[in-house]
Amino acid sequence: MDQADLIWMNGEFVAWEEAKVHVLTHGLHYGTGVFEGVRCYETERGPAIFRHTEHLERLYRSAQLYYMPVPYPAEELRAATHQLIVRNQLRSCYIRPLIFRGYGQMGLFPLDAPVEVAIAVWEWGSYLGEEGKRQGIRAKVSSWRRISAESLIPHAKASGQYLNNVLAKIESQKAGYDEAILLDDLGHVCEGSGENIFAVRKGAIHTPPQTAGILDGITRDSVLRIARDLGHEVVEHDIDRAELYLADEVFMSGTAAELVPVREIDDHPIGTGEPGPVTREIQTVFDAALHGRDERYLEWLEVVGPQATSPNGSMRATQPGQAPLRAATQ
Ligand code: PPE
Repeated sequence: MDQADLIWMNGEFVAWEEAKVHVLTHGLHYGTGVFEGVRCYETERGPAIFRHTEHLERLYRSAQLYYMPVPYPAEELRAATHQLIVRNQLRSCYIRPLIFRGYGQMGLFPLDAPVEVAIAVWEWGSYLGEEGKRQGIRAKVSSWRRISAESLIPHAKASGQYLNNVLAKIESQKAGYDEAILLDDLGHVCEGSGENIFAVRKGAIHTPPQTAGILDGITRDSVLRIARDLGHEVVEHDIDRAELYLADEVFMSGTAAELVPVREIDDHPIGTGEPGPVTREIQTVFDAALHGRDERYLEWLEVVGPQATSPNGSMRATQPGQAPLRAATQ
């Protein structure tokens, strides 16, 4: 991976190599952590973070769902992120905040283990490759089902939950595909290993609803807004596996992956076997939104700058009117 110089860890900026934990860290053993994936893009007004507030809100919600009180207010994490991008001299980057149960207590009862927080930033190209974004990827429906809402919390972005996605990803790669598509308990289409999924059929855009156990993707939300603004009909409903094969177009969305056409599923070409016009249209507008080239979506961008930070690391809101996010309580 591309290293940066500094990582923010528990209130301090430390050298990349020094951002370490003890081997008996609770989260390492039991997966007791929650995280986010956020991106910062180069825009005319400087580097800007895409939908930072929504990502921070989901991060604190995930923490709360796993009974983790976050020892820093969200505004402090926001400021630290801005400072981190500036101090690492990055124009665009991936941002990975992580909140986890640290060292001090073993055993499944985690509430006596300290809660630690780290934020790393680094340059990370498109997750499924530039070629994938242009030409489309080949996906395989996984033999693994997406975690059930009866056993875990699909709405939370929690570290341990990702073992499910790791298994699906390994399976798809070993079978020679670019990505996995997971079904839910009932056999309905859920999502990719790290992306939400959309199918275009007869002009309408279909995507699985919250009840299918998806992660409530922030890119998904952006895609839905853009699609509606472009005048497309958008329907959130259960999708069967074969409906994907029969779709005119399929695409996936996620922070790391951005917007990626799917050209083949289980060796069935989708539509013409090439990225379709609706996918291309949304991809183009989404790309403009990410880089601040579309007036309609400027509100999604938070320009990185020293105004967000003060020298002692304490915080002010970056934009007027932003509601302060509360730290989760037990
Ligand atoms: N589903 C899953 C399971 C998921 O991990 C992600 C993001 C999404 C949907 C899309 O959510 P959003 O980014 O808010 O649009 N996956 C993150 C982690 C990927 C990774 O491999 O690590 C990401 O894209 O940053």
